[in-house]
Amino acid sequence: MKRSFVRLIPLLLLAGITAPVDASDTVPETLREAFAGHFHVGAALGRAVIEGTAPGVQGLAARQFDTVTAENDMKWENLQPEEGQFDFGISDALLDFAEANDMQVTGHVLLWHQQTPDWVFQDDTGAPAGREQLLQRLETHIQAVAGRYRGRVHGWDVVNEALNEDGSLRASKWLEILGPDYIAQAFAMAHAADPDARLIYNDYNLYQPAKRDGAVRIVKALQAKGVPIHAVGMQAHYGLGHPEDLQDVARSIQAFAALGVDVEITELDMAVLPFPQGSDGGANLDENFELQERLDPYRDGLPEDVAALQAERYAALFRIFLDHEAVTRVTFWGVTDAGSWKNNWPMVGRTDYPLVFDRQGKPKPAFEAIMDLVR
Ligand code: 9MR
Repeated sequence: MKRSFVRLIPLLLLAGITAPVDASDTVPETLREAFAGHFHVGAALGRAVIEGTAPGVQGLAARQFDTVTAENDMKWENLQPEEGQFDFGISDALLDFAEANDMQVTGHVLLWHQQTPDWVFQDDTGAPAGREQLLQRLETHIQAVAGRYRGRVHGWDVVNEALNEDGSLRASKWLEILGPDYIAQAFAMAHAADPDARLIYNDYNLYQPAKRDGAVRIVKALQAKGVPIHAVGMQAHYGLGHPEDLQDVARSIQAFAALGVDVEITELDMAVLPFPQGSDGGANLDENFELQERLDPYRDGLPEDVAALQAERYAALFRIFLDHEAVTRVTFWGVTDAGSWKNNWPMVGRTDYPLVFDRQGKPKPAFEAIMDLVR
């Protein structure tokens, strides 16, 4: 309604009819308004943003986004660092912030091979935990966390990054102790803890055909068992050179949509810095390269031509998202370039520019380019 009125304004002006209000006030200038009716637009919030200690960033997030994810504070090691000792302080604060600003919350994450304390996988003697003990701990954790936020968290990343690049299941403690069925177990437990929550399988590099096929197999296996899964989360940690062919992103969206599940773009960013040789470019946290100045070329600012290239690629990606009804959410992995994890991965201490708001929180050419698609 609002948007069609906005489109009418230039016509009214041309016709010599004075618009009732200043047009500049009604043109949607926030992502959440501009993309309403297409998909939700969100951001991951780091602890400084949740606690309001990053000046201005909380306000910027509240204006621009209608869905948020905790970048770290709902991971197992933060919520249950010791067995039976839960700490919900920061995640409660995130929920309060989201509700005060009419935003949805995606819970990240119930089961992952990273950021999970060692005790989870050990028995009292320090030997590997048995299957029953681990299943019990998983259930306790999911009940406590998804149960606490029942009706408040819109959807959960139930299982994160279970796949290798070739589409096979990653060798993790979960797989080792529980076997491949751990994925279905986790989804069933999440569904029991919050029957109305949307349940997501989340991973990076899902545009790559082999990994896409692996995710398709996961979805089909859950569906065959009658275990609910509502969406595949494509993390989308991209760069200027990858995906080489953005149509691979479209092909993955179509492959997942064909299974009857939605696609949520869960962790979008676009690094402008070169990736070191040997990096898979995705989000493998085991990668940690020595800082090389040669690979940190924009310490003094982002050159205009690079910002323009990034804007073009962001626009091409958003065009793909807009073209696919299955895409219900697009979440950036951070709010401003200053707070992005990309400044410290796969090399600590670089200056990257992967998001659409710059270090001062000002919109970059990439912001303008994606807004132009819906203006
Ligand atoms: O951005 C997150 C960074 O601050 C953390 O140090 C790291 C380890 O917990 O996790 C990062 O977020 C990851 C997300 O949880 C899962 N997909 C890949 C993200 C980037 O590494």
